[in-house]
Amino acid sequence: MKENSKVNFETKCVHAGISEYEFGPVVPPIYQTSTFKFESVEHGASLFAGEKKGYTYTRMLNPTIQAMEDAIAQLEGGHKALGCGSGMAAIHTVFASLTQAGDHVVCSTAVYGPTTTLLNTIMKKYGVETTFVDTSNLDEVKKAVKPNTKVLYVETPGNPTLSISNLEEIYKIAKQQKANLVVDNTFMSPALQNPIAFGADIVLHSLTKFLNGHADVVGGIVVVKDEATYQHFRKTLNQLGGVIDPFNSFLVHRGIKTLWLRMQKHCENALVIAEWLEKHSLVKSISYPGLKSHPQYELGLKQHRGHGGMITIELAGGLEAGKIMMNSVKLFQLAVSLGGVESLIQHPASMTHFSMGKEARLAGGITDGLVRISVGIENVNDLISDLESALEEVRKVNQV
Ligand code: LCS
Repeated sequence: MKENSKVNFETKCVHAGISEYEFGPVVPPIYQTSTFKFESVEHGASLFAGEKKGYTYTRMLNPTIQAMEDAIAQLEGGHKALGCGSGMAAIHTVFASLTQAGDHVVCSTAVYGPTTTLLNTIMKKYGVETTFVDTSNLDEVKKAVKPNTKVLYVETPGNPTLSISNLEEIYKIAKQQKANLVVDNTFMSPALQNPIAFGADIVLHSLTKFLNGHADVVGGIVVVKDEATYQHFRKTLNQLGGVIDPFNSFLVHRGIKTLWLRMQKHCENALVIAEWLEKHSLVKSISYPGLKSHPQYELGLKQHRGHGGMITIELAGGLEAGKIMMNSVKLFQLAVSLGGVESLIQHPASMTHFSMGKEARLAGGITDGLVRISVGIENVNDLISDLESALEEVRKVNQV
């Protein structure tokens, strides 16, 4: 489908990135090839020089990868996108493209653990310093910015606390400093939030999550707003080498066709479950953007088109109670990752956010007792029965 901003989002999900191919297939073929034949030496040279359109080598670009990239660029309202081998490869590509030794980054404290670790180890080793702040607090963001700040990096809602940051206001702070606002939009997917509409310069996703949606691909994507940035990022990605492959791109592109449908069900189920958990006597605290008790509930209503499928809770019995719950569920699967059709449950302090270290975790509000739930698209009554039985086990052991 040619870029057509007039059609609605669910129509774009089905048609974006699909173009004409030999024999007229209605879905892009999987071009499972590492390299492409040239008609002549002159033809090959013109492709490498960028004088003619076409493909040379799959690390540089491949039609199946490009079809998926085009689809996501359209869904995010961006110019073009770059498919990466994982969400972390996407994040590395962004920092390697935008920073150099002597530069400074401001990053949310509540982000996926390895993002913090990447900034604190590899980027630090290359001379890039990071200040971590609670980006839901604009004063903290303003205070953290320095003359050499080049990137404001925001994950909203943040993993795993689900704190929400004000993108429009953070964009203003970034522009005063001529810095780039980079947003990790993994938790919302383009169906529920488009950071570019609030000014973001760069949007990235772990494709592994809602965009693919079926827990069978690891991938990442970076969406940019203009051709110069695209060319610059493409060169970085070609050098770093962290590209996605054609088959995974095909699967992601297939997943995107049902993104809108899936997100509706994730949101619907998660709200019912969050409201049920909030009333449960064993639940000490809960974070879900769709609950009025969420500290940034109103902001969420402005920024999101739905509240998402992620919930974080802490039980009255703390870590020990959480362990019993996670070991007792039967339908929810005890596994990291999120955003697939199946419901998952996990323990951030010992799993997804372990690599950050305890100090950084606590600074981000990631306490030892937190339990994170990714709500799938199953029947919500079945999911609640499973949680109810697991919480009954907690009650038996704790005799509360
Ligand atoms: N950004 C966010 C918000 C994430 O949640 C993750 C992975 C990544 C980036 C990195 O993506 P990947 O390289 O894994 O494709 N989050 C995970 C999580 O919470 N559980 O397991 C992985």
